[in-house]
Amino acid sequence: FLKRLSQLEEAEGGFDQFTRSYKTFGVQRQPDNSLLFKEWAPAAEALFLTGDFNEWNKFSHPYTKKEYGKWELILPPKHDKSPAVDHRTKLKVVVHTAEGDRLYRISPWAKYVTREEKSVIYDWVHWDPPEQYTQIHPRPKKPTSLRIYEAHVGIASPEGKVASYDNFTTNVLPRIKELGYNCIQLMAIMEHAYYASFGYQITSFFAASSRYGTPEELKRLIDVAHSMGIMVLLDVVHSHASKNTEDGLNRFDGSDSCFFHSPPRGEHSLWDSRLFNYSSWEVLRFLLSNLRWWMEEYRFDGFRFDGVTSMLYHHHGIGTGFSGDYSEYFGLQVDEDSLVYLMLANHILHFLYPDCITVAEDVSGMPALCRRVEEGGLGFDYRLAMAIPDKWIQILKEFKDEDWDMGNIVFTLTNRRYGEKCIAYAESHDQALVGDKTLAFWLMDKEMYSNMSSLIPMSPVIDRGIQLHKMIRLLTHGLGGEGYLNFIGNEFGHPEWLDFPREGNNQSYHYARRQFNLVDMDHLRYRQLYAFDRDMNWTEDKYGWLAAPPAFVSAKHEGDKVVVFDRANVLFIFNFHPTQSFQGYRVGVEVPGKYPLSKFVFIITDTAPLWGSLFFFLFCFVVAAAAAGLT
Ligand SMILES: *[C@@H]1O[C@H](CO)[C@@H](O)[C@H](O)[C@H]1NC(C)=O
Ligand SMILES: *[C@@H]1O[C@H](CO)[C@@H](O)[C@H](O)[C@H]1NC(C)=O
Ligand SMILES: *[C@@H]1O[C@H](CO)[C@@H](O)[C@H](O)[C@H]1NC(C)=O
Ligand SMILES: *[C@@H]1O[C@H](CO)[C@@H](O)[C@H](O)[C@H]1NC(C)=O
Ligand SMILES: CC(=O)N[C@H]1CO[C@H](CO)[C@@H](O)[C@@H]1O
Repeated sequence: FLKRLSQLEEAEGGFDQFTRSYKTFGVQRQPDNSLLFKEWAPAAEALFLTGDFNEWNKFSHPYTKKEYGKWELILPPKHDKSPAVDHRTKLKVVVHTAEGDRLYRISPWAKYVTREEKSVIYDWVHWDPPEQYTQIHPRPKKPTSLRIYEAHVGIASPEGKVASYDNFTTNVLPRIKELGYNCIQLMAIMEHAYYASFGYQITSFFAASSRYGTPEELKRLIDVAHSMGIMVLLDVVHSHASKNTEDGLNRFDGSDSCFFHSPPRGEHSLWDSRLFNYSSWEVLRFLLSNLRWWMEEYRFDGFRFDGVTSMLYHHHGIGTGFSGDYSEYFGLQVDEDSLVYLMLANHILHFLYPDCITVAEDVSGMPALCRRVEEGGLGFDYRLAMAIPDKWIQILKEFKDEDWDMGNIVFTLTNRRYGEKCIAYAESHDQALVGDKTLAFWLMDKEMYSNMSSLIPMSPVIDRGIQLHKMIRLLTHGLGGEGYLNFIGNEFGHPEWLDFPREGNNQSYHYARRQFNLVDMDHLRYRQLYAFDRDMNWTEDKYGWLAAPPAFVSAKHEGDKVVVFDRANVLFIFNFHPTQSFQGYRVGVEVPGKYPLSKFVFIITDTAPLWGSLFFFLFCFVVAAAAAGLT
């Protein structure tokens, strides 16, 4: 790491310049309106620029070969002094290979790509708008308690269509604010030609997806979020890249390496995608500049790094279990190139942007992943606690209510590396995808279409489902980590699953949407699940348990199905018993004193009539003992 960092500091004007290479590569308008084109294509024999501007002439505009596989072309301005290529016109790089092939390519640095209705392939469209959106609101300060709303712009409307950045700004941001989330994690922003990849098969790394609108509209979305005090993280995919050649990075210069390792190391067998060569200088330039691009141009506040486990190990986690033994993390199976890349990325981001947040999607539990680089860590702020959602699904799938193992649940929620922060979540986008099932659906799918109305009596299934949905969220929130994450829609128990238009479903958008209309209907019980989510976050905001040291669990009673713990001077008591409630129940507290119920307790039950308890009585309450109450 130190060797790499000093190379970056010494070369090309330091890492600040190096990581701003989006200002020198691709297309750059010069002060005199001439255009400078620059690419890295080490295996190419010749490079030409073609497009609307030269009526698609394939030989009139050659690039000049420079050192280290780089190519440059300068286009002088037109007679009227305006740039030779107009805003919103199409371009292509023509690559001539040693084998005599002529390949049509999109610049890896393209800022905007679109697809015509009938076409499968994306086009590189020159983006140089006469008026740019100027963001005016400062970035929010890094919160001590991170409450993340994981969202996808395209599905963020009840209609079966691709929703826009503007739809999200107008309709969804106010909900996120009301719900008390202070951070949004935006998926599927980096352009991906295949919508059904959920944004994980990236084709253009510097282009914000044009499906949802223009770059300026995304800038506005982020600006409005900032005005509400909400941070925005980008779900960044640097772990792999789409295999597309014509509109992706694959075989850009005609060779099977360039940005990637040559096969087999450069291919991911399960994801059917390409793997970057993180030891290459130009790949470091590309990826590190990509991070800075999203920070500088769009003013994102940080990143959720996708696929970190796949990056860290040569085996990519395929067919490998992790028990926590150190031999699993230290050895020749570790890919040092990508490990050093992640250290560099985190070091540079936190050095330049002190309030920046990085989250690792890592299932392996690599030690020191979330410690500072200066301490020898990888420098992430948080990792996703990926075992927790799997545990909830397993319990709902395999166990009867009377067989829930309280000790095992508590173990899963508290089993994390000391001194490293985790984002806890009961479910994320993974559980919402077709083929899997959300908590709400595991709990209530048989009756969600008929019995969610509060105009009819609560049925036992809905009663149980609603109570458990709330309790699972609150237990995860209180015990599972130093941050909390919710996937768009799950805050109100969104029914059904997510399925993007694809061949197998007749290109249907029916399940590629979020039915916010359900929350807005007064008589449906989704509203109560939504209100609970809001109150949960607001209560956290008041007491700050996520920012406090891990909880002290004083009881996990297998017979009574009771869990009791203290965190941030808040006493949590959960009764998961399917039939029994308790009175005069003795619980331990960390701090002696009076806990005046009238003032500090709120009891969370549903508005269900109490007769529901004849079938099933579940409740949970939180006693918030403020300092005054303790003395
Ligand atoms: C959603 O966005 C589209 C295009 O930006 C717009 O025509 C439509 O009116 C918007 N709908 C809502 C409900 O905001
Ligand atoms: C990765 O890049 C390095 C440095 O440019 C190069 O030496 C190496 O051959 C590349 N590896 C593969 C497998 O392509
Ligand atoms: C719940 O829905 C089922 C049909 O799925 C119906 O038979 C039953 O009567 C409903 N229960 C209540 C309390 O409305
Ligand atoms: C798709 O549409 C075709 C023709 O309209 C129909 O035969 C087929 O059953 C549909 N398939 C699905 C999965 O809906
Ligand atoms: C009532 C209450 O505590 N509201 C808070 C909810 O959370 C937001 C931050 O996400 C605070 O700004 C509110 O004050």
